[in-house]
Amino acid sequence: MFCFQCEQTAGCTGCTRAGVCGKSAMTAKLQDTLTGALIALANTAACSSKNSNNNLSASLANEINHLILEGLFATITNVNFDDASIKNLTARIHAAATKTANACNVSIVSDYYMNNIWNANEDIRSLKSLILFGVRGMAAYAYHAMTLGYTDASLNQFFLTALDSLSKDWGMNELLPIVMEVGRFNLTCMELLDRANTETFGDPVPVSVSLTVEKGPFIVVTGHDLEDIKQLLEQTKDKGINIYTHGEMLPAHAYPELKKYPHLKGNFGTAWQNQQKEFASLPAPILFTTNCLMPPKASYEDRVFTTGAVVFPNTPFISSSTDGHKDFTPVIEKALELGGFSKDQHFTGINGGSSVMTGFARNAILSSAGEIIDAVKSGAIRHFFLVAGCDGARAGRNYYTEFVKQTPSDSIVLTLACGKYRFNDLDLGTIGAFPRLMDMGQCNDAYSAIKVAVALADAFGCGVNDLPLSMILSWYEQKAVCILLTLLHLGIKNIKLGPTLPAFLSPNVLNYLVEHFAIAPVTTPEADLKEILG
Ligand code: FS2
Ligand code: SF4
Repeated sequence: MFCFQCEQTAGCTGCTRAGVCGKSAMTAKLQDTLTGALIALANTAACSSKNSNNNLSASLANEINHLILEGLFATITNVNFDDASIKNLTARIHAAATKTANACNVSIVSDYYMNNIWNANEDIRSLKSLILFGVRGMAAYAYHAMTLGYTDASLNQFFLTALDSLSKDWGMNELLPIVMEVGRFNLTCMELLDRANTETFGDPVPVSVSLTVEKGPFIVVTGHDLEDIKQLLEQTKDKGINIYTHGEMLPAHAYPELKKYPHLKGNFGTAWQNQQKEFASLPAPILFTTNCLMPPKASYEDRVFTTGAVVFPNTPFISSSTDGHKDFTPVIEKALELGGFSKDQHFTGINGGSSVMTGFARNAILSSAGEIIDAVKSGAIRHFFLVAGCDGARAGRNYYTEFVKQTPSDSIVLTLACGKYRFNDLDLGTIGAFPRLMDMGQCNDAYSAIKVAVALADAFGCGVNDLPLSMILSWYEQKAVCILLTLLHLGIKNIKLGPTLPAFLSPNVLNYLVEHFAIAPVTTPEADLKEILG
């Protein structure tokens, strides 16, 4: 096997015997086969779009789009560990490719051999990896939007174009523009998901979320899928079961159509890499709606349920009917059987805080844009930091906690995604009416951060790079890759990235990013703050 798509890859170079994430060599091989089948499907669909006898029915086109998103999502880190389901998905991709070829009167394309990429010249491998990992991350966002009934034809077409490019014998000049296109289309994709989430569940409003778990039966929901938690809240109404968010589900508390349920009580636990410890003695079921799933330990494996793209062998999976309905009865029954804690448990965050805030998405912040601009003009706010991205297990990640602690009292810290659990229970105080620490939401809510930055730049008549704003990002999996490419597509410079740089950036590709975007690895909080604040 060869896999180097995430930050924890073995030896910072590549997993070759088994994944550090728990993925077996067999699963890795099957995921490569699946990706090769997706590339062949994209290639067949590309032939068909050039063919004047194009007979692709709307339902076949829809099936292709669905399979592309499902197939890419299944290969993201910590999503699907189940060989049987990967084989099944691959067979469905083959069947769709055959139907496409027949409908368009083109020949069937054989599966692409992924080792052609892994064994290619290091710069080609690097660029093709950026494209592949970027579209994998983007597919997760498009999948959530699709679940809520939001799709975009240009986005669907781009997934095919990007996948097709992976099989081409192209050089840097052809591949580099596609890498940047991933960033452009991911902006479209995050905008689509933002629209899907806010039109369905309302604009997030800032809210304080308790970390106490009350006595009695409860369910912990983790991952990014808001429709899943919505259906679960509806099905647990008046059943004496409380719902707690975990990890990337925390921002659910801020959406009006979700926070209206009184049994959506609080948040349990921290970021994904702590799950094996946090779930060990939990008297409640845990529902995984997306990454990041770690192989469950024997101490709690009987309480894990998955849904959507997440699959683990011998673990109950909640499927969706054709109209999107999911029956969470097995999870509900498990919650009642386990019964929860016998008395309230007052948990705290990593720094000892008993509650966390969330909901500072674009609408909440921009509705106070006038006050923020005045505070910048008067000098009350000297600098904005976006300290955002994924968490992970590597020791160097306490950089982000220390960085936030050391930010000066006249600065605002914006955050999003699961890396925030390192500092989101800290009380950094306020500047006027604004808390100094504002959580904008999940990783896809990077869209909110972009909207706020662009609005501030417009208000000050300057570019985003001229704002007193610095981006200190942490990455782990492939959603971080597409977000980073979006920031680069927008021309944002001087991003600091950690805890280590991706193994899939070859020296030449890294040099290109440094020369054009002045991207740099994080160093120490002291040195980075000194450099930023001059
Ligand atoms: Fe965190 Fe894992 Fe959000 Fe990533 S929960 S690293 O998937 O997408 O971020
Ligand atoms: Fe290794 Fe990450 Fe790939 Fe898992 S996803 S096999 S940890 S590089």
